[in-house]
Amino acid sequence: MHRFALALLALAAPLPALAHVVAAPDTARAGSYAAVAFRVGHACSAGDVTLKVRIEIPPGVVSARPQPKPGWTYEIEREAGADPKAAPSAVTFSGRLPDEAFDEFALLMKLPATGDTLVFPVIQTCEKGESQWTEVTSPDAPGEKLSRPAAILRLTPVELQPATHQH
Ligand SMILES: [Cu+2]
Repeated sequence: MHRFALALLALAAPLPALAHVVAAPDTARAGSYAAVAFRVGHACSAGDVTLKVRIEIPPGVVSARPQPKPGWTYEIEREAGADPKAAPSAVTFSGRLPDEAFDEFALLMKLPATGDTLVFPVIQTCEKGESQWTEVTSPDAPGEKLSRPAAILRLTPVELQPATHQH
């Protein structure tokens, strides 16, 4: 019942484009090095302040380097005992972002050569609460409106790329 009510609410009042945490761009070439920003459109609740943005790196991404941001620190997590050159399992940015503003937190990633979609769960920690952007649509309900969707990056197959822009 609760989920159904949320779905109806989402249909009745679509959220603005900047809402949620989304990947920008939301499409990248499979197997490429891609700089992808995770855009945070609002705080955990109205008037709150975002303090941390934790981006979980899915399997198959073999490298992920955070772009430093003035006023923010970052922390890279790796599997215990992993090679320091191994891909991070998560990157957390810490700073301050008021609800009225938005910001972007970028990673340079080596993407897997195969696959359709990468899912990046994002944990947003605020002064007064937390938002877990971890929901994914189930195959049973592909059109379902989610209240806290994970950030999605769609992969473009290598063979569908134009031959230009190879530099
Ligand atoms: Cu939103």
